[in-house]
Formats: sequence, structure tokens, C-alpha cells
Amino acid sequence: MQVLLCLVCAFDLFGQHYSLPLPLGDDGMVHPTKPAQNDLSLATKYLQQFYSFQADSAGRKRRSRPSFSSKLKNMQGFFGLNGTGTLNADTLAVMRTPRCGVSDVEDYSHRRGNRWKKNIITYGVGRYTNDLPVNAVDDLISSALDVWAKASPLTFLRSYSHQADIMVEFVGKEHGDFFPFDGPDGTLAHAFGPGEGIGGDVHFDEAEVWTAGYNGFNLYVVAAHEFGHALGLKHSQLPESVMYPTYKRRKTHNLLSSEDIININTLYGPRDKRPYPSSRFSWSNPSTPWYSGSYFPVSFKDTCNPHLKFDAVTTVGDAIFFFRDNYMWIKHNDQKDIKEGPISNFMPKIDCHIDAAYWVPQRSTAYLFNGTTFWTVKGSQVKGRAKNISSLGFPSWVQQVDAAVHIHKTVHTLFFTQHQYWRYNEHNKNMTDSIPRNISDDFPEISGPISAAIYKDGYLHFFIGSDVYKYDIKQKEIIGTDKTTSWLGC
Ligand SMILES: *[C@@H]1O[C@H](CO)[C@@H](O)[C@H](O)[C@H]1NC(C)=O
Ligand SMILES: *[C@@H]1O[C@H](CO)[C@@H](O)[C@H](O)[C@H]1NC(C)=O
Ligand SMILES: *[C@@H]1O[C@H](CO)[C@@H](O)[C@H](O)[C@H]1NC(C)=O
Ligand SMILES: *[C@@H]1O[C@H](CO)[C@@H](O)[C@H](O)[C@H]1NC(C)=O
Ligand SMILES: *[C@@H]1O[C@H](CO)[C@@H](O)[C@H](O)[C@H]1NC(C)=O
Ligand SMILES: [Ca+2]
Ligand SMILES: [Zn+2]
Ligand SMILES: [Zn+2]
Repeated sequence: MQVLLCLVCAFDLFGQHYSLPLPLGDDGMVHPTKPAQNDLSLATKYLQQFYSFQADSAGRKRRSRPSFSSKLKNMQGFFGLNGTGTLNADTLAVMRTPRCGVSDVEDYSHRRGNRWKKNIITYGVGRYTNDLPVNAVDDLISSALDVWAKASPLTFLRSYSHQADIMVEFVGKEHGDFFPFDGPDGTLAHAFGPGEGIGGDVHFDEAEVWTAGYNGFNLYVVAAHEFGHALGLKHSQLPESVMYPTYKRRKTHNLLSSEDIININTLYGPRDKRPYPSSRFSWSNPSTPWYSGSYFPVSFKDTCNPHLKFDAVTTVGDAIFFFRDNYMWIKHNDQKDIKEGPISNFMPKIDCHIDAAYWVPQRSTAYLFNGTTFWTVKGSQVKGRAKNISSLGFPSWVQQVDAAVHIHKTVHTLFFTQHQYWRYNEHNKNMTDSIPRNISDDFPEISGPISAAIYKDGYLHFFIGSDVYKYDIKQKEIIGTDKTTSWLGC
């Protein structure tokens, strides 16, 4: 939240009297000409906003703060200009270039850990721009996030709640965060570093003309820059870096410079390299230290083992989460690569195997089960304490759930236990029947125990051992069979 702190201190000076070096005439008197005054006030505002310049206020010692000239030298140094400390045409030209609203002298380093402490980050779009169709905005935003996802172990999940980690908003002038926008040009957007609440949020100035092309400001390019801040990156002095503060037309492929990739990897580790076809690692040896204790996922060596069985699988928004032992994979519909790692990398409070998992889209909430315990997970945050499955209405003799799936066209969640299943009404929050039903009666051709189940694209998918059955509920028949590994792209 350094952005907030630093700009708030500039804010408390608004309206005060500044003493600034003004141009002197031959007679030694100040003769401010109109353009020079404008330039000076532009430069003052610029240095206040982006170089934490604090003009001397009445009653303070003049030397107690870095002078205008030394801040100007900092700015000139940042942009590779001649560091004269005086306002010249080159310097003013840079100051007039449309840019990001975040300071260039953020006092935090990549190493100090201003980062998300998790690898799944949710994002949402609040207010849209009128400049582009909604689906174009969604595409440009998700492509801009994908730029960072491809270079890191991060996964971005679309959330339709207003409490996503990264909330994107198109707003004008005053918009409730002390950093009002300034109309066309000037500041284009700003973002807050990782954190709770406003942390991670990205605001675009709705006064700009946002486009998907070369005219106006390209939303994809500006969004990729702002998401860099939302992930904890600061401005770069290298013009080829996407984190360079002023707006430039850029080629839209390979947006990241090598410096950007190094910086994001310093914060979150390298992107996962997979698959590893070798099977040096054995499932049955849980003491193998494939979890090194760092935040960064290490690849599960056996991903493409043909006998791969999942403990639990669930859809979560556009993604599918697969669980095996203390490990998980996340496959995102829109992103080609699969993220993987110890479960605790993604959900720090959970460090055990998951028997069953399901997701209720209406609540954007997932439920993960281990024995008689279950957790409620929203975004990738575990909410509240683990609960006992008896609170769902299971009798005490049910000690474990094999698989769970919520069919969002109905109110029902199905819980599979051995050869039987239970129907839970998510609306009334109680079991629909007092005794379990037989799986084979209602799902001919399917016999328990079921390892995992999901409901996707109108079909149930039963994971049984290393096979997956695509099941048509209406016709009550299997309409396709797959291997589990094909779901992980093997
Ligand atoms: C930088 O400024 C100095 C002094 O004003 C001048 O002598 C020099 O030529 C300038 N260099 C450039 C690259 O503009
Ligand atoms: C999860 O279940 C296993 C046994 O199935 C048990 O050993 C472990 O303690 C459980 N973990 C939690 C956090 O309940
Ligand atoms: C959950 O409740 C059941 C009975 O109601 C009990 O047998 C079981 O031990 C409880 N589980 C946990 C983790 O407390
Ligand atoms: C479930 O809850 C609803 C509403 O609270 C109630 O009408 C219904 O009878 C309950 N069903 C069972 C089986 O307890
Ligand atoms: C399930 O099947 C068993 C016999 O295999 C039968 O006794 C039982 O009544 C069936 N349960 C239901 C709910 O139909
Ligand atoms: Ca603006
Ligand atoms: Zn920026
Ligand atoms: Zn804002």
C-alpha cells in the first residue's frame, strides 16, 4: 500500500503556499511569464505526484527537504535526460507525456516481499468503459493478465463478486481513493500493490479513449502495465520494459522485456516447467520432499503416469482443480498451461489430501472435504474454521465422502459414499432424503466407489480410478470414456 501512503503525504500539501525558484529578470525581480508559470506549476505537480517532492511550506526550514532542483534531477535521471536540475524543453516534453499515475520513486524493492502470498489470484471488472464492448474489455483484461501468468506460476481466476483480489474499474475524476483522475491525457490509470481491500485494484481514467488498436490508448498495453503494479512491481527506467511509466505504442506480442520477467520471477518464482515424463518419484513414498517449503510450486514428477487417479476434482469458475495427495493442478479454460503445486501453495491453510470437492457458482464458493471435516474456500481464501460434515446432515456413521458435485441447474449437490449417494439441497441447506440412494439405481452403468465427479458443459463426468466417464443425466447413459491424464494434457 505504499502508493497510498506516499500520495497521501503529497495530498496534505494541497492548497498550501510553495516557494519555488522562479525565473529572475535582469533587474533581479521575479517576472513570471504566463507560459513559464504554467510550466512551473506542471513541473511542481509532476514532481509532487511522481517524485515525492514536498514544497517548502510556510514556517519550515528551507533546507529541511530535498529541493525542487534535486527532485528535478532525479526525474531527469530516471528518464535518461541531461540531469541539469533546471526545467528545459526535453524535460517538459516528458512531463507532458501521458503516463501511469503511480510514483516513480516507490520506496519498496522487489525483494522485500510486496507480493501476494498465494498463486491463485482472483480478478473482477466493476465499472466498464463506454469506449469498448463489454466482451472486448473482458478479452483485453484477461489477455493482459495472461502476459504475467505465462511468465510466472500465477493463475488468474475471473470472479463475479466485487471482492476479487484485483478489481478493475473505469472511473473518472474523484472516485473515492484520494487520487482523482485529471481528464483526458495526463494520468491514464493507477494501481495499488498487493494487499487487502483496495490492494491490487486497478483504476482506468474513463476520460481517456480506450481502444484495442493504435488510436487512443491501447487498453491491453496499459492494463498489462497496471497489473504489474497490482502484482508488486514498480516502475522501470528501461523504455523496453512494460513497467516504463509513460505510455508508448508497443508491439502487442512478447510485451514483457527480460527485465520484467526477471522481476516477476524474483517475486513469485519461475513458471512451472511440465510435464516431466520420467517417473523417478513414486506415489507411495510420501516422505519424498517434493514440497521444499518455499512458496513456489515444484512439479509433480508423475503427472503423466497412466495410472494417475485423482482424490477430488471440481470446477471453480472457468477452471478445473484436480487434487491428488497434498498436490493439485489447476487447468484454466482460457490459458493453455496448467498450474500445479502443493495444495498449501494455493490455499495456505490446507495441507492434507482432499477426498471430495465441489463448487457452487451462485456463491463463488468451493467446499473441500477431508474425512468428516470440510473447508469453505472463496477466491483462494479459506473462510472461517473447518466444519464437521454432520452440519450438512450426514449421520455419524458417514466418516468420509468419496466425491461431490453440485449440479447448478438444480439446487442439488450429490455426495457419493461407496455405492450410495446423498442429495443435499443447497437452497434449503438440508438433505433432500433421509436415507442415501443407490448409485446403480439412478446412474445405471456407473458403480461406486467414485473417486471424483464434476458437472461441466451440461454433463456429469465421473472419475473412477484412472478412467473418466462422460455421463448424460437425462438419457442415463455413458456417452464417452477418457483417461484421467488426458485431462492434464498428457
Ligand atoms: C547537458 O547539459 C550541459 C550543460 O548544460 C551541456 O554542456 C551538454 O551538452 C548537455 N548534454 C546533452 C547530451 O544535451
Ligand atoms: C485429513 O484426513 C487424514 C486421514 O484421512 C488425517 O490423517 C488428517 O489429519 C486430516 N487432516 C485434517 C486437517 O483434518
Ligand atoms: C464429526 O462429528 C461426528 C459425529 O457427529 C464425529 O464422529 C466426528 O469425529 C466429528 N469429526 C471431527 C473432525 O470432529
Ligand atoms: C428442508 O428444509 C426445508 C425448508 O427449510 C423444509 O421445508 C424441508 O421439510 C426440509 N427437508 C427435510 C428432509 O428435512
Ligand atoms: C439399495 O439397494 C439395496 C440392495 O442392493 C436395497 O436393499 C436398498 O433398499 C436400496 N436402497 C434404495 C434407497 O433404493
Ligand atoms: Ca487522464
Ligand atoms: Zn505504473
Ligand atoms: Zn483510483
